[in-house]
Amino acid sequence: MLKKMLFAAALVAVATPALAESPFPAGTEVYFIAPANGATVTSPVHVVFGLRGAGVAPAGVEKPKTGRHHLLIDVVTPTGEDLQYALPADDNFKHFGGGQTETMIELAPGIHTLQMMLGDAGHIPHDPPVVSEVITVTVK
Ligand SMILES: [Cu+2]
Repeated sequence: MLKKMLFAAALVAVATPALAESPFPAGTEVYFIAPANGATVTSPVHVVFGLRGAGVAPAGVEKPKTGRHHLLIDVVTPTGEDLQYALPADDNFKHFGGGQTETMIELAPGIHTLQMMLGDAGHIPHDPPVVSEVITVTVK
């Protein structure tokens, strides 16, 4: 009986929508070229995206080994089920679907966290997700 239940559970797992399969070689990573972690900055903040092991293509363009940058501002890193869906688009989730590799963002004075995450052509994180470390900046 237990065996049958486990088999059923395995079937459900297979039927669950999968994350976008990672098209990237192992070691692919995103990182901040700027600002530096712990930096004190003025708004608008110049953010430069670094990417190793993959390329950047505009949203909607299916091209092997490419992704689009997303900037996560003051949010907890999405995990688990959240990674199965397109990232939200709001003040905390900025999309760079044009294939941009840098931006200027307005941030209120105070302490903010920034994190980068790649998304596929449909804004869905890859499996495993390609995320940068979370950095902290202080806006004067
Ligand atoms: Cu996006």
